[in-house]
Amino acid sequence: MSDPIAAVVDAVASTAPDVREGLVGRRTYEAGANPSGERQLEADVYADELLEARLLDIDAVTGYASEEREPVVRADGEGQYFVATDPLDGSSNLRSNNAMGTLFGVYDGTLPASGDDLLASGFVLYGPITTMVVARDGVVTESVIDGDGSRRVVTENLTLPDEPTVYGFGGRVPQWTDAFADYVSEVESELKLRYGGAMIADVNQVLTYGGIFGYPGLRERPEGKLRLLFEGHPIAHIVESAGGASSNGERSLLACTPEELHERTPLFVGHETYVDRLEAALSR
Ligand code: AHM
Ligand code: MG
Repeated sequence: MSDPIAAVVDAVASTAPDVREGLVGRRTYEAGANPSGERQLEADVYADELLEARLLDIDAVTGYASEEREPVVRADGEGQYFVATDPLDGSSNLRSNNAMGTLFGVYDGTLPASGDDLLASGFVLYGPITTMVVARDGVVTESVIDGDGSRRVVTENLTLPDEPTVYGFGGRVPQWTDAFADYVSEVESELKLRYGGAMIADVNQVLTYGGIFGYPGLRERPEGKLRLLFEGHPIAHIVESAGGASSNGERSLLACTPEELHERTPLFVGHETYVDRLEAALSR
C-alpha cells in the first residue's frame, strides 16, 4: 500500500538538488511581494513553483499552501492531504551566501488548521551539506540528501541533547519588551549566542547543541515576524517530537490555530526548561 506521507517527504527531497542549483543566479529581488508584504527573491518564487508542482502531482495531496502565495491551491482529484510550506525560509541569507532551508507540514484536511492536526513535518537545510529532518509519529529522523534527491539516514532517532548550550533571538533589542529583555539577560549569562538569520539553520543548532531559539513579539509588532502555519507549526512539531518544547509565549504552538493563513506569531522552541522560564517571565 502506498504511503502518502512518504510520498510528500520524497517529493520535497526531490526538489533539493534543483533548488540548490537554482540558487546561483537567483539572488536578486523580484518586483513582487509575498502575502506578508515582504519582498520576494526570484529564488523564493522558483522554490515555491517547484514544490507546488511536485506536491500536487501526488494523488493523495489535494491542497498546497505557501508563505509565497495568497490562497490555498487545490488539485483535482480525491486526495485529502494538504501541505503547507515555507519554500525558502531565510532567503535573505542568499545574498551573503549563508544557510537557508525549506519547511513543510502535512495535514489531513483543510487549512488553516491547528498544529495538533499535523501528521508529519520537516525541513531541508541548505548548509555546507544538504540535510533533511522529518518528524513523524513522534520520531525525528535526519538524512543527507544526495545530488539525485535520494536520502541516506544519518540520525535514526534525533533528540535534543541533555545539556542546553546555545541561544538565538530575533528582532532588534530596542524593540524587545522589558519582560523579554530581562529573560534574555538571564539566558545570555548561561548559553552561547548563535544567530544566523535563518530559522531552520538556527533551530538546527538547537537540535544539535541544545538550547533555545525565538523570535519574540516586538513593541511595535506584538505578533512578531514569523508565520504560525508556515514556520511555527512545523518547527514546533519537529522540536516537540525531539523531546523539546514550543511556545507562542503562553502555550504550545501546536495548540494554536491561525484564523488567517498568513497569521504571524511570537515563536520559541527548544529545551523545556528554557521555554517554561520564558513563559513565566512573559507572564510577570
Ligand atoms: P523569510 O521566511 O521571509 O525568510 O523570513 C523568516 C526569517 C527566519 O528564517 C528568521 O528567523 C528571521 O526571518 C530573521 O529575521 P531578522 O532578519 O529580522 O533577524
Ligand atoms: Mg520563513
